[in-house]
Amino acid sequence: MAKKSFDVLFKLLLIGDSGVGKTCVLFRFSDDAFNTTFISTIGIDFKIKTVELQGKKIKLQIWDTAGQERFHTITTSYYRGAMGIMLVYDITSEKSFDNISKWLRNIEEHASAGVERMLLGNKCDMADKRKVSKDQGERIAREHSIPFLETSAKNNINIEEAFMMLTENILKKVCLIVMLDSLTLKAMYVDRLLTVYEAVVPMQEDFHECLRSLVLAILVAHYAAHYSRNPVKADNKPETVRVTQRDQPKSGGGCCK
Ligand SMILES: Nc1nc2c(ncn2[C@@H]2O[C@H](COP(=O)(O)OP(=O)(O)OP(=O)(O)O)[C@@H](O)[C@H]2O)c(=O)[nH]1
Ligand SMILES: [Mg+2]
Repeated sequence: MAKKSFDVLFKLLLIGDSGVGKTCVLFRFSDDAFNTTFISTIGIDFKIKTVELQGKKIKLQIWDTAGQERFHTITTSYYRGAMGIMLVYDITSEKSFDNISKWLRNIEEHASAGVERMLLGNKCDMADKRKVSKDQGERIAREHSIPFLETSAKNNINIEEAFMMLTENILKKVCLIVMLDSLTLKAMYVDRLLTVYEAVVPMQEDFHECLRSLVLAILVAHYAAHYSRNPVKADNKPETVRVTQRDQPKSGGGCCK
């Protein structure tokens, strides 16, 4: 059987007003290219890129939505499957920035609970046409506890950083969930073993509770040690990130399942 070329698959989604540069941001990340012609996205499109992070090969399936209102129904149907959502506004358009609160409400309404979010102020190369200050972007990001970066798809500023930051935050969450799941499972085994042991060797209830707490404490300590030996970096700097493989770009519809 052919060897799987990745360890995990993360589904990401790009949303924001029409014309803010979502397709260009994705195109810069996937193909390291930029197009000045505005070809508005029809419905939805996607690209695939595999990156390496914390020794894991992560296949990113990135869905690029149309910002136009008329595609709202089709685009919101893709929110549910997304593990990370990139909200994009254009620093030269106040309206696109004001609409971020509308896009945030869309996420609350249609996305899965616990989805990772990231805010991008795109077109930061157009300093002379700037309408939204970096401060304004940082403020709204802080209010909603979302990581924030100003980007330029044109000049390739912070594009890879943004995708890697979002990927890293999803990875942190996934690692934590896996660790807690495994800990819960082991705790259940310990509990069962102790129940059997207690049936065979009768002991004081207090002693039983004490023994159970001790074993659980050892388990927690073991996991804490394991977690600190294999940290998922706490800061958001992607300097250890290495992009190793670029799958050939594909496009087309389909379902984000
Ligand atoms: N100067 C500059 N122009 C950009 C940048 N990113 C995108 N653009 C331009 O902005 C226009 C719109 O870009 P798109 O990526 O197609 O916008 P979109 O958000 O995908 O729009 P919809 O598909 O309609 O939702 C194009 O003419 C791009 O060339 C950028 O970083 N800097
Ligand atoms: Mg587009």
